[in-house]
Parts: sequence; C-alpha cells; structure tokens
Amino acid sequence: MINLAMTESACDPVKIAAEIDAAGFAVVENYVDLAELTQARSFVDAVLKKNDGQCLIFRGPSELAGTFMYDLPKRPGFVKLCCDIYEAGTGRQAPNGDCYQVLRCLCGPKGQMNSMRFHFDTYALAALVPIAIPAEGKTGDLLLLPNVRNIRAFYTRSLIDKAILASPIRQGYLKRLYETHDERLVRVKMVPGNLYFFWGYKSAHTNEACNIGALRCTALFHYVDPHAASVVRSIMPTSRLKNIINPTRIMKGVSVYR
Ligand SMILES: O=C(O)CCC(=O)C(=O)O
Ligand SMILES: [Fe+2]
Repeated sequence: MINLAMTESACDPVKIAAEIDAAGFAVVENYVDLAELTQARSFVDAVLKKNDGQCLIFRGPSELAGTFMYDLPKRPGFVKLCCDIYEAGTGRQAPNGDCYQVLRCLCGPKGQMNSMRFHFDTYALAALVPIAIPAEGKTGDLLLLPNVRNIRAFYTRSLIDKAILASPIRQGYLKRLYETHDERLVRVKMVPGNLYFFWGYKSAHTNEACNIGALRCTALFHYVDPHAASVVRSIMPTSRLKNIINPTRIMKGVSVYR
C-alpha cells in the first residue's frame, strides 16, 4: 500500500463524514496500490478456480491471509480512520473497533441472483475496496438511496425497517428508481483500489447486477453495530428470521467461507 500512513493522516474524518452526509458516499482514491491489488486479484482468481468459477463469499479474515484484506482491519491507522468517521458522523463514541469483514466475489447466474437486493446493513459505516470491476457492459455500480433512516434506539425498530425494505413492494420501487435513472438513487462507479465510505446502516443500498460472464469482487469492512448490546437480539431464536429480513445474508447457492 502506498504511503498508507500518510494517506490516513491526510484524511480528515470530519470532512469525510460531511461528504457522506451530503453526497451519500465519500472516496479516498488509490488507497490500495497496484501491487497489493494485483495480489488480491490473484488470490480471488485462484479461489474462484478452485470453486469451479462459481460465485463465493468470505466472511471474516481467516482465509484472506497474505492479502491486504487480511491486514487492513488490523492496521491501527485504518481502524482509527473508520472509528473517527463514525464518531464525526454520529456524535457517538466508537467502541473498540471490531470489524465485520466480507469479501464478495460475484459472477455467473448466482452472482446475478445476489445482486439488486436492497438492504440496510447491521453496521453503521461501510468501507469498501473494489478488487475486480467489469470494464464493459454493466459495471456493477454501487446503488444507494442515501441516509433514509437514522440509527434507531431499539433493535426491534431496526428489524422492522429491514423487513419493510425486504418487501417486494419496496424492492420493486427501488428497482424502478434504478431502471428509470431516477436521480434520488446515487450510482457509484467503482474503481479498483479506491476506498469508498457510506453509511450502510442508514442507506438502502445494493450492487447493480453485472453481465453473466463478468466478475465483480468487493472487499467490505463494516464498523460499529449500534445494537450490539441489545437483549432482544441476543435471544432472537432463528437465523431463518434474520434471513427473511436481510437479503444479503441469503446468498442462495453460494459457497460461504468463514
Ligand atoms: O458489494 C457491494 O458493492 C455492496 C455489498 C454490501 O452492501 C454488503 O455486503 O453489505
Ligand atoms: Fe450492505
């Protein structure tokens, strides 16, 4: 990574938070350098090959050793930047910087099935580094209806928001905004190596489906679960209920590595 320490200290978290509030997202260009990106891309190509070219997702860092994706959430500068952005944006103190990490490698029909599923994240801030983005055809843009809800006082209220957003009516409405190029839906053209920030909890968002033969791969680092201490959540019985209200958890037919 080029001059990461410099890049991070040059980033003003207050400005970044204000930019996310105003535009729906903020970007730090060329955050990951070409060598790191190439290495991550080789890792993705190798695991896809092992998986017969089928779409896959990694949750957590354990399989990602040797790539920047493994190192990034352990870098104090990166964690501090994410926590400072969270604090600037919410006025709350960030807890100790626990990161929920996902690597999504979308391709083929299953990649398409797992695209265009608008959702609210469980975590307040999403930091995203694209690894592979199709150069032609549908480019798999990040689609955001930014900042349409606040951080809820209660977990149950957040669940209701998620359930409403997962409903066919709401999904259909957002797909129509996409199809009609409605300006309320922010489209972020992803450039590999850039670092994108958005309020994942507050923004309804998803990725555009790419052409069937294309690969779209993104590394996500999610920070601060506002309902981590919720008692209701700790006793919530089934992961099935969670699946119903969180379309990204379904990942139908996709290999999931932890
Ligand atoms: O891959 C993307 O562009 C977004 C993924 C996402 O929103 C998520 O994993 O929560
Ligand atoms: Fe998300």
